[in-house]
Amino acid sequence: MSQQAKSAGETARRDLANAIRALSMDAVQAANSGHPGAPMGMADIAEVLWNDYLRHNPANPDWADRDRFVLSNGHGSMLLYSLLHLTGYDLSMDEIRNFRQMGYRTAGHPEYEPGLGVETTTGPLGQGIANAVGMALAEKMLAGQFNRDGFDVVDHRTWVFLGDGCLMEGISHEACSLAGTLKLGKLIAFYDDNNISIDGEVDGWFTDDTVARFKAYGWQVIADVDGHDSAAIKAAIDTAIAQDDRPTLICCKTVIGFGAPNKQGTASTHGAPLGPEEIAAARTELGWSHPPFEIPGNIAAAWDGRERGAVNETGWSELFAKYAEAHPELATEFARRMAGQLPEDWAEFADAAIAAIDAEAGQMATRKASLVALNAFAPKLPELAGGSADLTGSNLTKHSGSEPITGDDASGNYIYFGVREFGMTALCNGMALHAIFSSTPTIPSASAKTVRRTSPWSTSLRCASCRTCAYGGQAIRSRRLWPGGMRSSGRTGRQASC
Ligand SMILES: Cc1ncc(C[n+]2csc(CCOP(=O)(O)OP(=O)(O)O)c2C)c(N)n1
Ligand SMILES: [Mg+2]
Repeated sequence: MSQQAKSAGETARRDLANAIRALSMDAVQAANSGHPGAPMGMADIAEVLWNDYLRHNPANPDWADRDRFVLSNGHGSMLLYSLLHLTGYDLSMDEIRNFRQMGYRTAGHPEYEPGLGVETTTGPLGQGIANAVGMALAEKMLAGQFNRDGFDVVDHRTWVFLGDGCLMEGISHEACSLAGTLKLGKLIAFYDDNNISIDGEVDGWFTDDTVARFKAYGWQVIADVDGHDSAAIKAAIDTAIAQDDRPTLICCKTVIGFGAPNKQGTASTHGAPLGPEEIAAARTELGWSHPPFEIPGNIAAAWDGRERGAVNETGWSELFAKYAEAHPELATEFARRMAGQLPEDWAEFADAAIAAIDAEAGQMATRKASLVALNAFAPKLPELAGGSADLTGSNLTKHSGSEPITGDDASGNYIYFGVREFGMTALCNGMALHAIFSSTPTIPSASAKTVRRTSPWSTSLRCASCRTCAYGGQAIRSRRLWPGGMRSSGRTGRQASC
């Protein structure tokens, strides 16, 4: 049976989705490396989400109130690169043509790219959904802190694509379980339920009842959605966004490699080029007659999201201007945090705090020293958020200004993560990436190290200035807290610049 859509309206939508399919199979073929299956399988879902729902502005990927989109099944990176290119981000066709080549930003397994629309690194399966839970939590906390009657200046969603692999990885349990408890209603995930992973059909190694699993976490679950039916996808998203106090999982039945007539539905499309013959057959099957890397004008125009993006951001800016009139102090504070700037008198404050601590210095456990530091700095840094994985009293993470958050009131700054160290670390990375939050996970565990190695912050875990100093543990947020490099009281014996 042909994979062409039946109705005229759907044919138009299908043509838009086919642009993703064509770019993905051609780019992977040109690189002789990559993953065409997931982009081709999720193209219809992506088309509906990005064209009808995603609130973003391609001209300003750093707009604070943009929706976040996280491709947790990051091997399908050509899906994201296609979307960024088609909707008008600063990602040229040359970048697509040179997928996975040195010197290009289309590296594969998306790397964290601020200013491009790549929100987090998602090569490691499960990290994306866990980071996304952190982003949704950051949104909820910021909304609790900054929104006032009539002024929802923080009001965006976090959308996630994930696959079987993300759901098999244990971290998805930790993160999604907490997302339910914290009632992250603006988190919406699409499960690419294609029954395939690298080794073949998953029935031999993945038989969970995913619907029941997520319902048990307290999520809204929309089951059995045809991931190739735009109307069904739209209906599911409408149901998802009507829900305020539960995250939603939309389970989409899809065909991996959709449109490749001889290979679709099989693991052979997961992570290898389709080959010239199958690509030619897919072009026929999909009714896509255009040469590689050419998008017809009408399809390019329909995808172009720049005008809508400008309207989105302008609307928000107008709201924010009125907010600034009604709540000037909040607006100033919000703007500071959006810009990632320290409080104006931070340097003097920090020097005085360090001098006072040094003057008192005695012998104490490092966890006590950590609490002393938190108590000294936290009053000046409302963006400091953190918590503990059920060891609050042991590792002394709760400073005197800590206000616990709950599912019903997220305006505080302290998170009881429960016994979920791995998830906690990935959540905190998501919160830090979300911006306007500096998170302080305190996790001396092997799992935490794994997340740090795979996190987008892994290259900045050491002091940006000397790369060796003992401030490395704090450098996870050094760019934001110490934009000019880390400071020292001079008594610590570190290099002057550190
Ligand atoms: C933590 C982690 N383990 C293993 C891999 C290697 N890997 C990449 S994709 C994949 C299979 C994923 O299956 P699924 O999510 O169902 O993707 P699909 O084949 O449906 O595109 C594996 C094992 C990885 N990227 N990350
Ligand atoms: Mg799969």
